[in-house]
Amino acid sequence: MTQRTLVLLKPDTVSRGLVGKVLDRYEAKGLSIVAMELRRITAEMSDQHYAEHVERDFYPDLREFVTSGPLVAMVLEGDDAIEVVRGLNGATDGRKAAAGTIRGDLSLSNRENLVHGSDSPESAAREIGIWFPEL
Ligand code: IDP
Ligand code: MG
Repeated sequence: MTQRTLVLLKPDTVSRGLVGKVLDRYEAKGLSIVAMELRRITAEMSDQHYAEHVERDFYPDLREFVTSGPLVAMVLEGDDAIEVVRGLNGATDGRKAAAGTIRGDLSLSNRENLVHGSDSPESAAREIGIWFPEL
């Protein structure tokens, strides 16, 4: 089933100069770019995006990180795009993520793990509405 998913190349991807390399993983897989924008976000935007995590102990540091510099937000489309992107991204903790995944190959951190991908159709619809309300 064709799906859309919200993907973020977090500030570590941009500051480490890995935007091209990470984007290539998604494009090589066959996903299409529906929308893409470099932007800086406010703390309020972070709170909205990570609504399910705002009470977690790790959230203040996560918010500090995602608002620390520009990130690339995009909507990707393709067959089963939500699960496919999560598979390409790998496990949350870059130290534990499998080799061959974006996080497994390029991240050594539980927080600075390069990418975000929506985790369900409901999350994708909610997140696309936040980031790209015109879609
Ligand atoms: P996900 O990005 O793989 O869906 P979530 O559990 O939804 O992972 O967490 C959102 C983000 O919060 C992670 O991508 C990571 O940047 C950060 N994070 C999650 N758990 C921890 C933690 O235990 N310590 C520090 N940061 C964390
Ligand atoms: Mg998540």
